[in-house]
Amino acid sequence: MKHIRITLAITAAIIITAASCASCKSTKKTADEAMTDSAALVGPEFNADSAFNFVAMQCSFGPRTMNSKAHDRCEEWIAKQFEKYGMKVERQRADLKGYDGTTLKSCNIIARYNPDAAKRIVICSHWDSRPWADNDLDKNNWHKPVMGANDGASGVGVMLELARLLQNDSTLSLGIDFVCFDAEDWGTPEWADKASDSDSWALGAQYWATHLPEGYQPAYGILLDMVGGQNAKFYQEGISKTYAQDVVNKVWGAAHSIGYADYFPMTDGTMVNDDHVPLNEKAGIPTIDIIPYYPDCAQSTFGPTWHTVYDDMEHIDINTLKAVGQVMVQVIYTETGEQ
Ligand code: AHN
Ligand code: ZN
Repeated sequence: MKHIRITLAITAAIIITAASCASCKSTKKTADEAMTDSAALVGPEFNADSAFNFVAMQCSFGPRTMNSKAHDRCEEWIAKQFEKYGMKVERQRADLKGYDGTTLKSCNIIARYNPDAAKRIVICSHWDSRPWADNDLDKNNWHKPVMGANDGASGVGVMLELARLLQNDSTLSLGIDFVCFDAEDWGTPEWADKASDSDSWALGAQYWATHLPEGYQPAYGILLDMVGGQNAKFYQEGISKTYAQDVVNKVWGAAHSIGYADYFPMTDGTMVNDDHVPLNEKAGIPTIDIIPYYPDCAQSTFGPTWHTVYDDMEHIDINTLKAVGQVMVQVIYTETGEQ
């Protein structure tokens, strides 16, 4: 009996070995492809677990709606985090007017990497949460706040992970300004009796774009908006193409060179009114928006959780954070400091 068992085990081992050999060919092809991808890779590995934790930390304060305690506590946390990674942090405060006349205590958080470098780029995202889940299927949720795990926290989570990776890196001569915009998501709600007003969105970015320091001229900007959703695909957004086609080519080219073509199709999306609009139109900084497009989603082309109570940690996909984060590393480490 014992002998039979041993024979069986050996036979099984042979079958498994043979089976894995039979698949050698296809495995090898995949490995070759992976080689091409990893050969193109530059810079450090983007740690998506760490980015995910940064997203979760922001959500742990609660929805970061304007004028709320959670908002103020999270502001403190984000600023401290960038400081911890050796960056000089500025908080640009302003009282801004919401569509309904509410005074919004706004704070853009600006963290500078290599502050003295001449060639600079801007990487940005909004950090506030929408106060109303006005796109929820259930109208009982329309006045409840959105957690904004994806819509807000995901972009900041990717930026914080980039900042963590860049700390102590003395090889890069490029300067990077990380800007966390406030008051993006107080735009006119669907249920308001007022007509929607495109200027009611991106209030913090509008303020930043019209209060730049003298002579400040970054080469370009990249906005990260909703970069952690499930089934996300980042089509080429229209305003980005109009103002910053070269940057679109650079970012999508980087994505394809390291194996993230599925996430970054070379296909047109729609035009989105987002934080990059004032950067392009008021500040003259060519800026793209990395934002998902869901052509087949009936509820919203921004995806099924957009401006609903389901935009929470349960609906964050770490693989999406990884794809966007590694593409950002690729772009950053492909730049030289020369103007
Ligand atoms: C509008 O819906 C007009 N713009 C979308 C910008 C946005 C809101 N991004 C995140 N939340
Ligand atoms: Zn939003």
